[in-house]
Amino acid sequence: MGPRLNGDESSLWQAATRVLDANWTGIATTPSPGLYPHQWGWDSVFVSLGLARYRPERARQEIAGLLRAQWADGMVPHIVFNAGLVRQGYFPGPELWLSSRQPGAPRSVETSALTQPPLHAFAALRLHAAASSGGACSRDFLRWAYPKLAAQHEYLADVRDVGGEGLASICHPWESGMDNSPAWDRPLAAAQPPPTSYARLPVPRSIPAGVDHDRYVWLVTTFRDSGYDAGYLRDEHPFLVEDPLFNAVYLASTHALAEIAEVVGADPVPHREAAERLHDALVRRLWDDEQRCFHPLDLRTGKLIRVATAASFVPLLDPYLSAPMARRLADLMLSARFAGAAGYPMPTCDLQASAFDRAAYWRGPTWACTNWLLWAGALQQGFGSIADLLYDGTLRLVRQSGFREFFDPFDGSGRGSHDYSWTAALLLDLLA
Ligand code: 2M8
Repeated sequence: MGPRLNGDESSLWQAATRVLDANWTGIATTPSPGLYPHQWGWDSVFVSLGLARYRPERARQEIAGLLRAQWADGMVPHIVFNAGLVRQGYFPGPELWLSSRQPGAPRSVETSALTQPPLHAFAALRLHAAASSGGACSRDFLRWAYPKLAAQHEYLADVRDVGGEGLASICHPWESGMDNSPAWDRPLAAAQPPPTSYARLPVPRSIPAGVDHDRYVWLVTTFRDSGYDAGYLRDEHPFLVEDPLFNAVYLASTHALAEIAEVVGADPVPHREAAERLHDALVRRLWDDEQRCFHPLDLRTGKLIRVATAASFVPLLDPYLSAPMARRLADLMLSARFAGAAGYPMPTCDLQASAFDRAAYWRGPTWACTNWLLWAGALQQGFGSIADLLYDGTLRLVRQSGFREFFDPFDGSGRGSHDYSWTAALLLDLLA
């Protein structure tokens, strides 16, 4: 099974399926062999998009694994631990989160207590669309998943709308997916942990270590010590940000939820109304007219964080984004600040920002997942040539350097882990 491809594309396709099959544990697909031995939230969602193209049943299993780990309040966790692999040494493991002591956490698996960009409903709908003639299995899956996805969205609307204006806030850089994005430097620096109170384990070379990692861990322990309490989050937690990537993905998934509701015979109207509110809030709160792009809003200072990153453009996914705003985003994407000297789209940080670093994880390198989101956003806005740039650039990166975790935006060399699942999966989705 698979699309009609030329010789070169067909070998890429085969290689990508080998990566995904090798990273399948029997329960879920891990982000990469060795480095990340468990199931991760938005990784699995991206993986499901690739699996949908050749193993639709496993694509559904991938999303089902995340939804089975959902907490009673609707939160879908960003890590689902594989009990057989907890000794492989990924830090922080279940011992940091202590989910098994939380009354609202699932009993069957241990999980983290944070979430990640909620692309789940968007992906579930895409799996259904990719299924041959909308197959019965796929409709049954949507019937099973719909209440869980709706509960996930209710959680975001209730517990995470701390600003009270309709957007969901993230309470940790890990929730953004772009862990060490320069956008988090200021809010993270303002969060002052006590001296290190846990035994530091060696963290893999490519991820932020030292003081930033201490702050990441401290933000978790302080949230955990409150019993992961919504009131604590609202009133005391030091890191609380409304992020354009997270909210644009939430918006795209809300539209998808309305369509899923129609497929399963539920009422789509509340989801359509929620999408309208989200669109209004996104534009009202995160659009920066002076800088002509979206920026995160720090709820603890009440100020926009004015560092343009790949996240600034993800609202292109919004089907109701006004044409002038979409055009401004496109102009910035094509300007010297993002296209400039970079040979490959799309650096994760403004090339002219002082924080830009071509080698440093989410502070500059290009990633298949952000490229894919921007590709989907460009298609949504009818920006065919930008979509082609992202499509061709991503294929070129993989041809040149393989299924790496991320890539140097100037010369396309591969960085981080090898055989990365989302790079393989999204390549399959692009080729299909
Ligand atoms: C990275 O995040 C984890 C924490 O969740 C880490 O740094 O250990 C990020 O790239 C994140 O976006 C991704 O989901 C995860 C697994 O690929 O790794």
